[in-house]
Amino acid sequence: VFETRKNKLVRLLKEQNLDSVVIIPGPNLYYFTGLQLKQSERLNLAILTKDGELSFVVPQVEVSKVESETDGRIFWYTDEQGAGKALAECKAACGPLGKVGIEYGNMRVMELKAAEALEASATEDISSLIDSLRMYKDEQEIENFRIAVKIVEESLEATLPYIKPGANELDIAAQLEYEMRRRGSQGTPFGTIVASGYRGALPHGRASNKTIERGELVVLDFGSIYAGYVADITRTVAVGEISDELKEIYAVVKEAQQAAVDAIKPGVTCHEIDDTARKLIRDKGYGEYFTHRTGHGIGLGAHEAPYIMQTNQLVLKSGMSFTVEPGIYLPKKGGVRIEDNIVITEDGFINLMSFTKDLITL
Ligand SMILES: [Mn+2]
Repeated sequence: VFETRKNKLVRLLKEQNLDSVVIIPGPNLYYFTGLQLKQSERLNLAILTKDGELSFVVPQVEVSKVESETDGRIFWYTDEQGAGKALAECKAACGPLGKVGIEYGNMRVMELKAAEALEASATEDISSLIDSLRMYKDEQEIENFRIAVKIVEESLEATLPYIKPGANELDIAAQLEYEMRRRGSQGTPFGTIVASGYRGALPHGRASNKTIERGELVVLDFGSIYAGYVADITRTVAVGEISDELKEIYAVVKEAQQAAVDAIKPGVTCHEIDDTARKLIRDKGYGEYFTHRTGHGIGLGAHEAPYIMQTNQLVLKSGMSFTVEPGIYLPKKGGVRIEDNIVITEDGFINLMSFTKDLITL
């Protein structure tokens, strides 16, 4: 599978008149090589030329990993030597990189300088080119999603009994993460959000040491990673009896989320899905409190194409996977968000999530 993906990238390089591509550690490197490296203070680069030749510049500590996962050429350096030696050897063996594709959104200055040292004559952003490949998931990728989703759903179920007056948000986050780990999650793709009461009005309210109180809504937004693939769930629960206003926004978000899900099918644009949720929330008078896009693609990254938002005219096609997660955030009072994970099929879609969207009162 990595060989096929690599060949597709080489074909795209040629179409774009690029001589090579430099990939840094992260989801793209994993996607094309199966190699999981971390972007760190040590330089790690993969170089793929239009001839299909794959080379790596890595620190000595990573050599055995690169050797076991790929058959690319390896130019390595010790901590004492620094990357200069390996870059010089790479340049001597590979020749000038020429016109090179790089990831503008992810590459750091030190990696760009390294590409320049390999005689990159010009750079071009290849992010959207790579997105166009990663956006379409195959059977194996969808199977990984299913397992990742099972992990988040079971973990949420197992954590509900801990959510009660007096519990603190960080404790709930720790419980969620513990339950996910025990079920095989490789880690968390983003900081776990547990936002209770007034903190629920912060869409990215990471768990704090705030104590959960009776009469509050609690927004739980967290993710698992299985075989590199991310599941991203949000549910909002009530602790004790909540106000009519909070009940009202819960009902509106639930209706908007369901309407957006029901609007999904191949051939519809991302804009139209966003519009369905946004219109419903606006018609109920809460338009100004829905402050983000309706969803984002998921895969090896927690946020990737396709982005489910206004003005995105991208047409949904079989294999695309993304979230649907409208929300309403009332300053000082609380927030509601409900999020499912969707995969488009030839004739419809699969909602990978089955966790109830009815209001749970604890
Ligand atoms: Mn999300």
